[in-house]
Amino acid sequence: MLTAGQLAAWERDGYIVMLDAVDPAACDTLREHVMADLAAADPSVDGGLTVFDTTEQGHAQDEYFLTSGDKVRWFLEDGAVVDGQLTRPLPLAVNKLAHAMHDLDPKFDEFSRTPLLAGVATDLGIADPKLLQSMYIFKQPSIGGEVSCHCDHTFLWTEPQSVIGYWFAIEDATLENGCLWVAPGHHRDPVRTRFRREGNGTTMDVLDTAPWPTDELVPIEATKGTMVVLHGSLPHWSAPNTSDMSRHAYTLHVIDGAADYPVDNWLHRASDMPLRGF
Ligand SMILES: O=C(O)CCC(=O)C(=O)O
Repeated sequence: MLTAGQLAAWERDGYIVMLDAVDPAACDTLREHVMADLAAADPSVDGGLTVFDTTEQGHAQDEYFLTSGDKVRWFLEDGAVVDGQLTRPLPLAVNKLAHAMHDLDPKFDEFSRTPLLAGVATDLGIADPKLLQSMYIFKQPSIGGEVSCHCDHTFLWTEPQSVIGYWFAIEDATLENGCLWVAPGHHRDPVRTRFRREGNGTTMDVLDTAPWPTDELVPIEATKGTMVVLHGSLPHWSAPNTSDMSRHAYTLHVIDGAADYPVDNWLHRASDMPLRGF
């Protein structure tokens, strides 16, 4: 599936950009499906007014977040709730949908389980791919929040490290609306942090005090249908969206079932919903 040049880029840079990986019509279908579901949803049920903010880990203690690994839940933009009330309609207030649409929603299942994604995982050396986490990220106009610099291994820990991220531009992602940025080559850095469960909450272990290489981040402006494959140790970031355009993206995180998945990872699955492959 991957060319020699793409495999070399993976080794050297820790990411691969694949233009036109997905039919733009499939992106439109997913977007319309998500927006229709949100338009019909009631934001006041089941903790649905929970804000997601990656610069504060305040949400992390939240039961709503910690029990979302095998559900489809929405998390709101920081600026969308004032005094416990939405300041805008739900479809324009949501930061992300997460974390198991790929197993619970047939439209996401179809988007996530394709020969292309399976082939990429195989080419990148994943012996037994398991689809662990899905997120649909909205980057809403004007209030879409920053995603702070991190690597996915921090949050989805396996021993040895095995997670890869598939990031899809569901809409054009530009400098104006908060495209993804990556730090090429820094997937080889020592692991800086690990986020894990502790008691009823979570903690962030600092394993290496080296600062995130924010000076070396480069933007990936991406047209609709572009797929970016990210090494689990690659630092990446996205800016707040201060423009008047949304920047919808879908991300899927896959681990190797041959690696150990420690029980203190934040993301847990019910025993009747085991991880599945492609
Ligand atoms: O889409 C973004 O802004 C960030 C996505 C991300 O950090 C991820 O998929 O791990």
